Amino acid sequence: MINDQKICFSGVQPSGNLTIGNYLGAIRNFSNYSDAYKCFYCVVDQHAITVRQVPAELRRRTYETLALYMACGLDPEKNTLYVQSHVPAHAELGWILNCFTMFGELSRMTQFKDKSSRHADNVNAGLFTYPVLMAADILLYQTDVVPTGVDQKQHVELCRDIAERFNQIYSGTFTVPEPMISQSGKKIMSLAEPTKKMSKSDENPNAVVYILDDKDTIIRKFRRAVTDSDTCVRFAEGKDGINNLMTIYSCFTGKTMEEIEREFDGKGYGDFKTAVGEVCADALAPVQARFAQLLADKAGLEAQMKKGADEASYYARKTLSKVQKKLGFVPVPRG
Ligand code: ATP
Ligand code: LTN
Repeated sequence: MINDQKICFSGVQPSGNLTIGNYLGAIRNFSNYSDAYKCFYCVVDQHAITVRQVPAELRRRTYETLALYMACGLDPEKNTLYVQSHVPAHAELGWILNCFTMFGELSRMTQFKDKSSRHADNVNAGLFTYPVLMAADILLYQTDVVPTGVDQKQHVELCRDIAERFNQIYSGTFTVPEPMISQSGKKIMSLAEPTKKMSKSDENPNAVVYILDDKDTIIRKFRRAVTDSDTCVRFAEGKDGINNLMTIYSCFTGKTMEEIEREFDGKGYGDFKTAVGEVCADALAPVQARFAQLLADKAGLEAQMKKGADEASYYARKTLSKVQKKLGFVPVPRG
């Protein structure tokens, strides 16, 4: 608890341009917690280097991700917004927790299996221990809730296991966090292969709608989305492409699947796809406008970055000192 408030933590990697999957599954929901919780939202640049990054792009995307947090409604006065590498306690606790995480546990992580097969030439140790750094992110702030898309649930569960293990050996040290998976946008699928998650690192730009795509591009991508040979807009098993488009439409309009089926009764897929593109583009337009303003003010963004890093460091150091003491590390002798 901080000032009688429970704690919320989440992170997004600056590893590519953010997608409507990141938006609907995670960032859009972050502001729901801002009033009732003390929230920490981190740009996890150290996680991003588990896959090779071009330095100039990583730098640019770090600013952009912070600006997108704000453009999506996160007020930096109410939320602590910061960059992971600005708070060294993440890496320090990450190392410690490596010693409390089993090889077998990490071998079972589906994201590791997936990313190591996609980057077979660079299956580095960081990719393998990625969930341990994520556990450190979460546990450093004594986090109660972690809002994410469903793909991160397994990592939050591992984080809970690590926290419980540590607490059992050293007595109550960490709050054990709960994953908070939003029901509606928890897994937005690729437009090209609707059985696969929409992912910002997808090589096919037509599979993915980016938050910053312009209206024509958004409509064009939806119009090209893979569907099926049926003609009727209905949510049903085996209709992965249509189910995904209906989910996206529902997320942006708040309509239920039945309402959507009624609305498009007698209309073809073409009309439906255009309508999905329209609601998506209209919902993203104010985010894009705000983003452009924020990004133009680099000094303003840097001031927020600094303020966020100072706030986060204060709480992170408290937990890290407690952990170090419990482990038996000798504190730096005073003067
Ligand atoms: P990468 O392709 O680099 O692995 P990613 O698109 O999966 O990236 P992350 O930075 O790993 O994005 O995820 C940020 C947040 O967005 C996480 O909470 C994650 O669960 C959520 N998220 C990512 N993709 C989707 C998706 N397709 N549907 C719903 N939520 C998603
Ligand atoms: N692993 C997450 C990003 C992430 C995260 C976190 C999410 C890093 N640290 C802590 C929630 C809490 C991802 O790949 N989406």
